[in-house]
Amino acid sequence: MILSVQPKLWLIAVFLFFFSRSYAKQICQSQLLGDGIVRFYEANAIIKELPPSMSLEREQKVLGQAPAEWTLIPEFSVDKRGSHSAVVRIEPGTSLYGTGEVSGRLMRNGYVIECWNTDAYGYDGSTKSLYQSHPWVLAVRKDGTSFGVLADTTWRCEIDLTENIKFSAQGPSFPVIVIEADSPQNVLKKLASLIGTMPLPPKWAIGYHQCRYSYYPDKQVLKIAKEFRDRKIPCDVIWMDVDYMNGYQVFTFHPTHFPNPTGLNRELNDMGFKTVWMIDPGVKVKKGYFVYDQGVAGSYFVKRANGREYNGKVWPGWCAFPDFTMPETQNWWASLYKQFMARGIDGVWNDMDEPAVFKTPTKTMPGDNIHRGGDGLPRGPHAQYHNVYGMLMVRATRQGIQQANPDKRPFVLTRANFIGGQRYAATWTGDNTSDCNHLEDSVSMILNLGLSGQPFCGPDIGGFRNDCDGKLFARWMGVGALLPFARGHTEKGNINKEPWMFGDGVESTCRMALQRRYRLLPYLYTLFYEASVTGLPIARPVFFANPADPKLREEDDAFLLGSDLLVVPKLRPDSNHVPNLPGGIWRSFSLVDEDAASDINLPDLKIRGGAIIPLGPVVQNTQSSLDPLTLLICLDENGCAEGKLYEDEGEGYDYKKEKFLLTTYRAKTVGNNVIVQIASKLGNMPSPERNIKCEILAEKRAIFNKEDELGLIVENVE
Ligand code: MIG
Repeated sequence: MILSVQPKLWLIAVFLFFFSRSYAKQICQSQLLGDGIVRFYEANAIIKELPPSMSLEREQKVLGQAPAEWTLIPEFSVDKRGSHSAVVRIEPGTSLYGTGEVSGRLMRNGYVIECWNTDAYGYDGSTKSLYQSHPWVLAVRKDGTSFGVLADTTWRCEIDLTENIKFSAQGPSFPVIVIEADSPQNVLKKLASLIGTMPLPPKWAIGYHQCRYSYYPDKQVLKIAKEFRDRKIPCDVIWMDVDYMNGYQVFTFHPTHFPNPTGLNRELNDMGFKTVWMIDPGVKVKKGYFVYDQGVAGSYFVKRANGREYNGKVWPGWCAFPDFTMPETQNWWASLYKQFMARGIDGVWNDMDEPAVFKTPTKTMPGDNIHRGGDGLPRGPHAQYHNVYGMLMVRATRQGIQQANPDKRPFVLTRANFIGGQRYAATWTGDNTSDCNHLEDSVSMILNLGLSGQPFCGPDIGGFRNDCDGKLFARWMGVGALLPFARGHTEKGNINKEPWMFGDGVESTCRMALQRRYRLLPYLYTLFYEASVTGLPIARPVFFANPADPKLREEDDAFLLGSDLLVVPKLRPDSNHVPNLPGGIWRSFSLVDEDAASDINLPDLKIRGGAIIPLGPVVQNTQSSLDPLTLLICLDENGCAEGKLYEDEGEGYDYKKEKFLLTTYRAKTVGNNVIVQIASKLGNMPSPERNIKCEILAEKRAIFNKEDELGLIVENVE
């Protein structure tokens, strides 16, 4: 009996095995795009007829089919309404991340979100669609190995993570790209090989930015700038929100509030500030207004289904909207920046580019509006191009700024974007609310954006909607000053939220928070450089320290900057949740003075054993020189440490011609001495003359030049 059953079971198993494999192969087509990267299509998809990818930086070479041992195969299906779906099954113990700009927790298991760029004023943890779309999920298996899934569609797309990874999208059948690697870090690097990386920003853009809706008139702007300098609170950039315009007409200036923008920019530059000015997509419908006239003459605006110019209401009243799918419109829009930037403007803020439209239930233009495309992009309805409207806008903006100032690195901030859009613009998390939940979400939102290809992001520090008290503001500045994009902002009608508006105590916390950021600039700038090369995020979840440690998977009350600095913010000082932190040596240190270490509103900082972090002096803006350079050295269990410093001119493109320095410092313990040396040096920018200080964190703390049991020998460190 037993003998006769066993072989049969065996046969069934073999049959099922082969059946499932051939079945899986049958239901889709596959293309190998790189090592561990496969693109899948529905079995009957006519690949040539599908729209081109908007997420990939360039069309990929197909190297063959999925390798025979490939296991992650999407299951495609079409429902009765013609909606296409793809499911990738996950094993128990798999943690899910990414999905772009989403509020709520870091770990995305159980969430359903919808990629549909939305002006999400008043959003909270249950809002399904925010301003950007990243149809992308990063999965980390129990053992720490990882994979990622990208639904390469611009159409409205639901991401359902309640059981598996399921994408359901309107529009035609869409390809699904699956990436496999031994770690989440390596999945992200492979993602970057497809969607590109953030270009290195000008150094000033990683300083602190001060904004509000809106500073006016020009005298008020100067007053704010002067306060920063008088109070010795570091700051690099002042922002001009929509009220600088004349009647909200883009590319114009208010005649009495901003009569001389060139003069204002010059005065601010003289005080060591850069400026960023807003441009929205809506162009006021008004004969005689040069932007509208040019747009009509060139036929650059989006059309309604009946072929007539589409108009929707935004700030200036009735507006027309550039059709950024058209190459002619791209060039025209870019050309508008020439005169604009000539007024000494340093950066551009593109807002409302979902595009947001007032007084309509959908908050945007009709889905059957017509985009005419060109240059490889097919003509298509707004429903197809909605999610990339903002990305196409910032592409044109970036091109315009680059052409206006060919020797400078552009800085663009956008509210709407799409996966891959980090190639054109940095981003912020839109209209958050000044409360504890949004303070907490500041961290998880930035982490998931970073896990979706966008490293350059931050929240409105202090919260956009509503007022807040000094305690919340201080905590927000404490953590916000350590996120990649650091900008204070608030809504019209709110109390003032500059760092000095909440009294001396909060002012002093904010000063220390920003002094910390500025001391960390050499480290931060090095991380920005690395992100521009590898695509790895700057702010990283703590599980990056050990992807196989299950305790770290859900932790979003702490985060890493790079791999060497651990930030434990005071998000809810009243709660007794103690964050799960990575194992190994992590030593606390203080960057400013002992006050910062004891300030209950400032995050705790810890450096990894084995790391060297380059630090600068406290400065008031990023234009100051790095002197002295401090090497903060945290020895590992073997008494060794290593770290990198990237330097260049902070502006322009000479770094692409070798005018940079990438120095690797190494420390090792020999007897009672710690020897610090340069392990390698790349680039040929002349070494700056400066003082170097070494600070050692070990069982015993030693500071160079002070008498101590631990000797320090610094050899050829320049
Ligand atoms: O309808 O320009 O998210 O940061 O201050 C509001 C005014 C338009 C929305 C942005 C916000 C900005 C505001 N804008």
